[in-house]
Amino acid sequence: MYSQGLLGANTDTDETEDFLAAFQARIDAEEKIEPNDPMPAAYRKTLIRMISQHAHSEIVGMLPEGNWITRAPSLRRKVALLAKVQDEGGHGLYLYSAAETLGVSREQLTEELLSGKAKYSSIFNYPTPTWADIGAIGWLVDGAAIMNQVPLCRCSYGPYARAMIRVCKEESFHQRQGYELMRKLTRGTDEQKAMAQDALNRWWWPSLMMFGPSDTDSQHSDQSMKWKIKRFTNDELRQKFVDATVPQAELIGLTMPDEHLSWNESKNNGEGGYDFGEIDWDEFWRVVKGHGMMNKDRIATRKKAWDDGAWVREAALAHARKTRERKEAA
Ligand code: BYC
Repeated sequence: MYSQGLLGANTDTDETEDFLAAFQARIDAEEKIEPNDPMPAAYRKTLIRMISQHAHSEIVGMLPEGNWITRAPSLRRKVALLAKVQDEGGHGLYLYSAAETLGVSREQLTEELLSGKAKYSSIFNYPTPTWADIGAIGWLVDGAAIMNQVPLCRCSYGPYARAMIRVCKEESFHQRQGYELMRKLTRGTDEQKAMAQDALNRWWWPSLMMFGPSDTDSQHSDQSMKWKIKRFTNDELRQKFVDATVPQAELIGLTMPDEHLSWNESKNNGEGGYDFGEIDWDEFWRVVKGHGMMNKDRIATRKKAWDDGAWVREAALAHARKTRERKEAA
C-alpha cells in the first residue's frame, strides 16, 4: 500500500455514502481536487497508477530517440532531437512530482518500474533502426500523446491537469518536428521515401495501441470517466487520432498500412470518420506483459542509469545534510 500523508494532510476519511456523494458532487461541479483534499482511496490509487505510468513512459520514452542523438544527419536535426529528448525528461519529472502530491515517493515509483511491477506505454518497446523512425515517433507517437493528453488538461486532479498544460505545448512542437522530418524524407530520394514508408508501416499499429484496450476490454475507463480523470474513452480518442492523421499521411504521399481503411460518412454522428482494420490485441498484451522486442533492453538501460546515478543522489543528500548542519550550528 502507498504511504499517505507525505505532505502532512492528505489523509482519506471514512468512506461513508455521504462522503462519496459529496466527493462526486465536487467532481460533477467541475471543481479541481487538490492534494490536501479528502478523496476516496480508489481515486487516489487510480491517479497514482495513471500518473506514475505516464511518468515512466516519458522517462523510458527518452531511450528510443536518445539512441539517435549522435547520428542525427545535421546540426539542426541534432538540436531539435536533443531538445525533444530533454523535454521528455522534464515531463517525467513534473509527473513524478504530481504523483508525489498523492503520498507516494519517487524512489518507490522507480523501484516499481525497475522491478517490472509498474507499466509504461507499450509504444516504447519497439526498436528504432532507421532515422525515419525519429520522424515517425514525433509525428505519430507524439501525435497520439497530444490526442490523449489535451483532455487530461481538464482532469479533475489539479496537479495532473496543470502539469499537462505545459507538457501538451511541448508535445505539439515534437509532433510538428516529426511530421516535418517525414515530409522532408518523402520529398527526397526513392530510398528516403521508402525509409519513411517503412517507418510508417512499423509505427502505425503500435501508435493505435497507445490508446489502450478497446472500450469493451478497458477495466478502468468507466470509473475514470465518472471521476472526470478521463474525458474520453480509449476508442473515442483512437478514432479522433485516426481521423486527424490519415489526411496528414495523404498530404505527404504516404500510404497507411491498413487495407480496411475507408471513409465512412455516417461515423461520428454524421460528421464522417474513418473505418479501420482490427488491432492485433494479442501483440498489444504480449508487449504490455513484458514480451515485446525491447522490454528487457529498456528496463536494463534504465536500471544501469539508476545505478550509475547513485553517487549523484548520495552527493546531493550529503550536501543537503552539511548545509542543514551548518545552518543549525550558526
Ligand atoms: N501500454 O483499463 P485501461 C507519451 C494498461 S507517454 C501499456 O484502459 P486506463 C510520450 C493499463 O495501464 C504515453 N499499458 O486503463 C512520451 C491497465 O493496466 P493496469 C503514456 C497499457 O488507465 C515520450 C490495462 O492496460 N501516456 O505519450 O483507463 C515521447 C487496462 O487498460 C496501455 C499516458 O500514460 C499501453 N498503451 O487507460 C513521446 C497518458 N494501455 O494499470 C510520447 C495517461 C492500457 O490496471 N494515461 N494499458 O495494470 C492514460 O490516458 C490511460 O492510463 C491509458 C489507459 C489510456 C493509457
